[in-house]
Parts: sequence; C-alpha cells; structure tokens
Amino acid sequence: PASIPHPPGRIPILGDVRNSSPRRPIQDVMRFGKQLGPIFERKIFGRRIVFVSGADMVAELSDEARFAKYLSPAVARLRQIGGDGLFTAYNDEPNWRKAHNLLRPAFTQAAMRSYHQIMVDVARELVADWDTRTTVDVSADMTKLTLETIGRTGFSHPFDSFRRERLHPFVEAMVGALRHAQLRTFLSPPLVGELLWRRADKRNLDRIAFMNGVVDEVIRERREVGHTGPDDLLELMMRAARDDDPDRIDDVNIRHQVLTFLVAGHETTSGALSFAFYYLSQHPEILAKAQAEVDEVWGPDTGADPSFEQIAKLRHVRRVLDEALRMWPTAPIYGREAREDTTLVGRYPMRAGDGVLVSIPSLHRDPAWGPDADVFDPDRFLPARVKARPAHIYKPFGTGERACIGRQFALHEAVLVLGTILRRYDLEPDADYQLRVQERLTVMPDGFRLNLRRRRRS
Ligand code: MNH
Repeated sequence: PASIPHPPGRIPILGDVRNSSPRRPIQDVMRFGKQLGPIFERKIFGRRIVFVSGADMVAELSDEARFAKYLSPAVARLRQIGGDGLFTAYNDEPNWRKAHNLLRPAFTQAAMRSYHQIMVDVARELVADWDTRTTVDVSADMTKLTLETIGRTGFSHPFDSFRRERLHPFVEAMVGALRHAQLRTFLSPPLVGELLWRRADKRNLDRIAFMNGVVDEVIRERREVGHTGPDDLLELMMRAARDDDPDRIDDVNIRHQVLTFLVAGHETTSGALSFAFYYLSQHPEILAKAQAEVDEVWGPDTGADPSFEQIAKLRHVRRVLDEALRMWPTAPIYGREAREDTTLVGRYPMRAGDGVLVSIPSLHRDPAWGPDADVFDPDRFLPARVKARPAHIYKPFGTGERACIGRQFALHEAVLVLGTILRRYDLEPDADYQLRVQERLTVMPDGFRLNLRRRRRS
C-alpha cells in the first residue's frame, strides 16, 4: 500500500488545521489537492478524511458494483434538516427507494414539458424586474428565480420572490443552516465542542423550525385547497399515501422530501447560473457568440416565449453552462464508500464501509483535461472533444444510482434563463470585480453585480 500525503504542519490534537479556514473548506481542499496530488488526507480533531480527485481513481469509484454513496460528515449533519429524504438517506434506508420510485416520473422529459411554461413565467418575472434596473445582484436574483421555480413546479407554491425587496426568509434560514453545518463540521473539537456550540446550535434549531414551518404550510395548503393540473412532486407523494401504494411514504418522510427539494432544487442551480453569468461577463467573445446563437435559434426579442423544443437547441449556451459547472461545480463534494474490502487503483486499501470524498473542482482540473484546465473554454464540450476525453472526469451531478435526480430540470431551467437574458441584455461586470467564492457547503459567487443594457434590436 502507498502512503497518503497530508498537508504540512500537523498539530497535535487539532490536526491539519494550518492554512485552512472553516469558512472556505472547498477552496482549501482545492489548494491542498494542487500541492499534494490526486489523493491526500486531512485529520481534523482526530477524524481522518481522505480526499480524492485523480481521474483514474474517480473512474474506479464510479463502479457501482464496488462502491456506493457515502455520506460525508457534512451531509450527515444535514440529516437534521433532510432526515431520510432522498439526498441525505443512507443507502440501506427503505424510504430512499420508495421515494425514488415515486418521484422519478416527475423528472422525465414529459414532466419537464409540463414545467416549461412555469419556468418561462418565472423568467418573465425576472426580466420585468431587471427592466427597471441598470445594476443587479446576480446571485440574489438567481436565488429568487430558482426558489420560485421549484416552489411552483414542485409544489404549486409561489414564494412571491420578485415582489419582495429581500430574499424570502426561507432562503435566509437555509443559508444560515448550511453555513452552520459547514462550520460545525470543520470546527468541532470533541466534547468541548458541544459546549462551545450550544448557543449557535440552538439558534440553528430555530432556523430548521422555521423551514419546517414553511413546509408545513405548503402541505396544509394542499390538504385544504387540493390540486388541479398536472402532477407535481407533492401530488405524487400525497396520492401514494391515499392509494396505499406499496411505495407510499409517511407524513414525516413527505416533510423531509419537501424540504430536501426546496433546498436541493434551488441553491445549486442558482449558483450555476451565477457562475455562468460571471464567466460570460469576463469573456466578451464567448458572450457575443452565445447571443448570436440565441438570436439565430430563438429569433430576436419580440416578447414571444421560447418553446420547449427551442431550449435544447441552444447548444453553445448549454456548453457555457457545462463549462461553468466544470470550473465551479456548485455541489462540490460527493462521497463514495467501499461495498467490500478493496484496494483503490491497486495502491490504497479500503475496508468495507470506508469512505472517501471526491473533490469535484479538483477532478475538473485534473491533467486529463489538458494544460489549460484553469481557462474557461466552453468548446471543451463540443461533441468531438467530449468523445475524445476519458469518461468519468466530469461529475457536477455526482455518479451512479444516487446521482442528481434533478439534472434535466436544472439544465432546462438554466439554459432557458440564460437564453432569455442574453437575448435581451448586454452584460458588463463592475470593472474591478475579482471573483470571490462564498461557501456554505455549496459554492456561490460573492458580491457579483452585473450592469445591464437593453440590447438594440438590429
Ligand atoms: Mn442535485 C443529488 C448536484 C440541481 C435534487 N445533486 C445531487 C448530487 C449532486 C448534485 C452532486 C449527488 C450528491 C451525492 O452523491 O451525495 N444538483 C446538483 C447540481 C445542480 C442540481 C450541480 C444544479 C446545477 N438537484 C438539482 C435540482 C434538484 C435536485 C434542480 C431538484 C429539482 N439532487 C437532488 C436530489 C438529490 C441530488 C433529490 C439526491 C438524489 C438521491 O440520492 O437519490
């Protein structure tokens, strides 16, 4: 067995805490990966975590016969919020398969068609707001948009995001809870930690209670008002309960699923859109090409809505999004555990149940991407180049059976919004903005503003 490197300057008891910040754990891992190579370990307060980013290792970890999803310590903490909901369920919890079976029909092509008009309506609300402004806070507005979209498509519940000056309080509670889970994971000395964190933990329970209150309201509304129109996520779950479906889930688990989708269904897509806008604003030639594509495929902005079919035709815009998710995969870590005793790439022994964490941003800069992996270049996703590169080096949506169920949903929504905005505005960043990445288990541009100008119709 080969030895696994760790960052220099290990401190007794504390471990590998030098040159690192619990506020930016992902960016620490990216930096350590650059220094230490495709596999390294960190010991934090006696707990050992192995990070992997080598293309060959991740390819092996993608073998579902040998490996399965592993709940990282941070995701395990999120069970306080998501319980045995889809994202945070352990592999052997029966509610995972039941909910997966129940909700899969809500993520088919046919289902996407039924969400399309809602997504268009929400994009229109964004545009109506942006028409009144010359400068916008991109991440905040993308968060309004994606929360609104998942609320209305999944639960027929509007959050009235564009009628509020500030973000919906659900978002503030969620961001606080994600940040808490992150800090609590990287700053928790055993025993004394529980004391030091008592007050903050209590405040966090208030946040979770608030989010649960929002969920209860969504469910209560459905019970009282009922539902018309095509099935949404909530209807699929409630009907299974009424019909004694073998895959039915109980009220507690329904709550966990609703909360899971309200969080997972908006936070990551909003980051992906924000990074895409950031990179477009930095690359005028890529922006111009994307605008030209929208003009050609959708036609100029006459106020008409794009059709469902017109979304997937924006191939270049889609590559911009793919490339933004390569640079900054917005759910940047996933875990894999060995099903049986095994050895990773013939060198690193793992016992059954041992887990490693895949650092996706590091994988996405593996040498297999070529010497210019730090450069934003959507043409990497041209079909011929995708075919020529190794499989399993691009994993923004995770891998295997527990990969993202919302992938098509996110891609349809994001391309639709990018197309809508590119068709209507020219984008310019503040001249002196330097990308800062904010972490709350997810990643998001921090303080990124765009200056907008209506495009002139030529
Ligand atoms: Mn999503 C799982 C990334 C959008 C709902 N998602 C995952 C995983 C990644 C991920 C990575 C796997 C995590 C793991 O292995 O531990 N998700 C994304 C990204 C976007 C995204 C980068 C947007 C861009 N996700 C969405 C949307 C929804 C959604 C939109 C819902 C509408 N995701 C989920 C759910 C899971 C998941 C639910 C858990 C699936 C499972 O384990 O069965």
